[in-house]
Amino acid sequence: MKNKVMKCYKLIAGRLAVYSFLLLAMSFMAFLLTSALWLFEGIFDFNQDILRSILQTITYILFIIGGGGLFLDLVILRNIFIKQVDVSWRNVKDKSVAVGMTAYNDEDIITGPVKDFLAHPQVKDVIVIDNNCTDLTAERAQSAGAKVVVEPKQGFGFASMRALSAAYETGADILVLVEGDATFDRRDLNKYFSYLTNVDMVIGTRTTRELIDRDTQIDWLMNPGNQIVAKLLQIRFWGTRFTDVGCTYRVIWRDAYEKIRSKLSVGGMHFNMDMTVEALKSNLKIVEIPITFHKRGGLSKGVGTRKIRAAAVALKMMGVILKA
Ligand SMILES: Nc1nc2c(ncn2[C@@H]2O[C@H](COP(=O)(O)OP(=O)(O)O)[C@@H](O)[C@H]2O)c(=O)[nH]1
Ligand SMILES: [Mg+2]
Repeated sequence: MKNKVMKCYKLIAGRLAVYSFLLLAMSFMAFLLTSALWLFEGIFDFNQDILRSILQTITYILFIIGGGGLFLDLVILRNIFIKQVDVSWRNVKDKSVAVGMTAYNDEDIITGPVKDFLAHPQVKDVIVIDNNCTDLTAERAQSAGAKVVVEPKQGFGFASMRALSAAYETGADILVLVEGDATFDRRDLNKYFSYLTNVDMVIGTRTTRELIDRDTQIDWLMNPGNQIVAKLLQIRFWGTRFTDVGCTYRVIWRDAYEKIRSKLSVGGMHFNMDMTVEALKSNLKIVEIPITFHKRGGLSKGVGTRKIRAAAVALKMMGVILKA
């Protein structure tokens, strides 16, 4: 009986919260519309009373159902069913590290990040994933000291999955996923390792203003945009704080990667979200930490600062959250 109740709870946990939150957001929009009607009074000549009372009723109903669902899931059910766990510790010092680095026609810039990450004393290998590059990326990566592995399936997600599996195949204890576009910094690795002592995976957040350079792709829209989608993820998997959804730079223990490896499947730009969701569904402990972020070298082939592309990726990411 107890098991059956637990199974039922697992089925609705987080999903109830996230869908209730959407109802609450709709109630807020209905409220705004109701308020806006006052503004138009006198401009448009029609009887607003009926429209206003319909909108008000919709606002109340959505508010009560949405707010109630959110409260039930996040405050009541969670406290009854979720078992709290103690903090665990694991030694990171002396553990071997392999870095999987994505690259797609990044010949102008790839040498820098390869040399940078190889300079960390624990990093044994940097593996650059050549995603069908038609320029000198592979040759330059190799001369800088990296191993090069070709991923024939085109796409950021395919390149990232190959980066993780190639790092795993070196036998390293700790796997690092990073882009080879010089936006990320080896000097942040020790910050990641500080938290990897307690958790299974550490993800970076590029939304801390004090830590990002001038003119990076995390601009006036990308920064809040990332934070907003991250909050939807946070509501779905309540308990873990998220402020960024597009940060590729992440570090995971070998045994934790084994738990999610077969579940990773997204080949497109929304891979980062999918990986995080799969890790959360597998009950991995995740911490997100503020990291530094630099302006991209070379041309962006992904989102960069392109707003329409960013919106399309954000929608796909929200789809991943709603289907999780
Ligand atoms: N967009 C894109 N990036 C790829 C692909 N294959 C590998 N990558 C690499 O994935 C990373 C993300 O691309 P990037 O242009 O930096 O996107 P941005 O970070 O959104 O500006 C870079 O390291 C690319 O070189 C691909 O097919 N498409
Ligand atoms: Mg990039």
